[in-house]
Amino acid sequence: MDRIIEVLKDRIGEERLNHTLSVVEEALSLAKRHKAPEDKVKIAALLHDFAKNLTLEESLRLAKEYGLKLDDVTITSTELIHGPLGARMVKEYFNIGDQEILNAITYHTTGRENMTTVEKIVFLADFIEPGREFEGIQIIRAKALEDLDEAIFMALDSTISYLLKKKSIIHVNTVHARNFLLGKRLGENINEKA
Ligand code: DGI
Ligand code: FE
Ligand code: FE
Repeated sequence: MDRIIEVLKDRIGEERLNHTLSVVEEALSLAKRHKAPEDKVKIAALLHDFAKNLTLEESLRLAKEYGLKLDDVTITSTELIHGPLGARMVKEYFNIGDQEILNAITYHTTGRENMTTVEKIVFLADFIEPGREFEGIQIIRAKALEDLDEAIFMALDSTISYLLKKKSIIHVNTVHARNFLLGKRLGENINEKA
């Protein structure tokens, strides 16, 4: 743990390390609350932004070096690359073989369909850690205590609205993650009526 923090400090700098440690704390609290494996959640949260402070050029060069296959949308921004690239890098740096940890890092920015509880918790902890400030965050924080899916749905809506306002490209995983949760919710309602 101490070794990881030392490496992290060098790689991502003090400010992002502070964000990272807040994500770890938030993620552990959610893991306790929702009975998720705390060891996995902790490692994934600690390493989720490992590739965040790289330039786009540097990110693309590293991705090529690792032979990482990235889609056409992902390669347009560091915001989208740093998840998949970070997962690939920490696999190498810290010899992490656990696919669920690597997936939680890969998909922490966009989410995806059918996430595991570990993936959901890392996604949400990143979104609601105490340092984050934006409209509607209090409602998402409260929701995260009782219903991970519903909180993620709200977070995705907030991100999609933000991206629309900025005229940014929306990754399909962001849309798939939202539609999947909507389908799950509708499915449950249909079952209740039956
Ligand atoms: O790395 P962090 O800043 O801690 O947080 P993050 O990995 O969730 O990244 C957040 C940024 O990623 C935020 O500016 C919105 C952006 N983002 C999330 N989903 C998408 C996206 N950007 C694009 N272009 N498309 C997406 O689908
Ligand atoms: Fe991130
Ligand atoms: Fe983050």
